[in-house]
Amino acid sequence: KMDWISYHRLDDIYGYLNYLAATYPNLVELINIGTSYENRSLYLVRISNATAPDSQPAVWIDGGFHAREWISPALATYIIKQIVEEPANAKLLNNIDWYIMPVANPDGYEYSHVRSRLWRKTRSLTTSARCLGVDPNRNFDFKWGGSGSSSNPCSQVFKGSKAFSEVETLAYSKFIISKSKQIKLYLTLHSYGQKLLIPWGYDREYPSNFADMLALGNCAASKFKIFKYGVGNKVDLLYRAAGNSADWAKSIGIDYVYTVELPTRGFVVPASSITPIVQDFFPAIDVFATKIATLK
Ligand code: 0X9
Ligand code: ZN
Repeated sequence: KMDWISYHRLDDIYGYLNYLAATYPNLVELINIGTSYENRSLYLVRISNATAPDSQPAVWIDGGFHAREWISPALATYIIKQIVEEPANAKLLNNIDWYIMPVANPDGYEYSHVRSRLWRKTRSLTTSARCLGVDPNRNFDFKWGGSGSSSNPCSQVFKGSKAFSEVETLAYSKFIISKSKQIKLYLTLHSYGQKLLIPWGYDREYPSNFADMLALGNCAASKFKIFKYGVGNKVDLLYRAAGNSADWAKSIGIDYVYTVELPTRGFVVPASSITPIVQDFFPAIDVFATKIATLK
C-alpha cells in the first residue's frame, strides 16, 4: 500500500487513493478532474462525513505542482492517511470537507522519476522543439506574465503561451472555481525553504486580510518542533512569481491562502527525511482546521 519511508510513483499514489475510496466509501470519494497532456488521469480525493453535499467549509490542499519536489506529494498523501485512517484525528472531519490532490502535475512527476530527477515543469510541447513544458506555477490567470515569469520556453519559469495554456492548470482551476464558495483555506505544497508564504506574490502588495493570514500562519508554524518555518509575504521572503496559483486562489476570493515551502534546502530530500518532515508538519493541519471549521 503506502508508506512514508520511500518515495512513490504515480501508480502507487493513485492505487492508494483508489484503495481508500473503496475501503471507506462513506468518507472518501475519488474525483477525476480530467487528463494530463500525456493522458494521465488527474485525481483528487474528497474526504467528508457530511450527508448533504457542499454544506460546510472546505480545505483545499495540493502537492506535486513542481515535478522534482517529491516531498510535497508525500506530505499530501500523509495528510490524507491521517485524516482517513487515524481514528485519533476524527475531529478533523467535524464541519470540514477536505479536497486533496497529491500530484497536480503527473506528467512532470513521472518524468522526474524515470528520466530527469530535477525536472520542474509540465511536459507539453512549446514553440521550441528543444524545450518542453510550462511552469504550472506561472500559468495561472492572475497577473499572468508579470515579474518572475518568462516567455522563453527554455526557462524554468516559462509562463506558457497564455494563462491556463496547460490542461492540468485549466482542469485544476475549473474544479476550484466550482467549489470556491466552500473553500476557505488553500494550501499548495512546494519545496524547498521551510516557509509559509502569503500572497501577493506578483509584487510587493498585501491582501486586505494579510494580518489575519499572518496570525493564522504564525499559529500553525508554532506547532513545528524539528523544522523552523519562516512566515510572511512571498515577495518579502522569496521573490516575485506572477501567475502563481496561490495568488490566483486569493484573487477568486479564498480567505486563507498559503504556499508552503517544505524542508529542507535542496529539491532532493533523502527518503529517510520524509517521516520527520511530514510528522513535524501535521500538527499545523489541526490549527488550520480549527480555524476553518468556524467560518461560514
Ligand atoms: O517559484 C515558485 O513557484 C515557488 N518556489 S519553488 O522553489 N517551489 O519553485 C514559490 C512560489 C511562491 N510565490 C512567490 N514567490 N511569489
Ligand atoms: Zn515548487
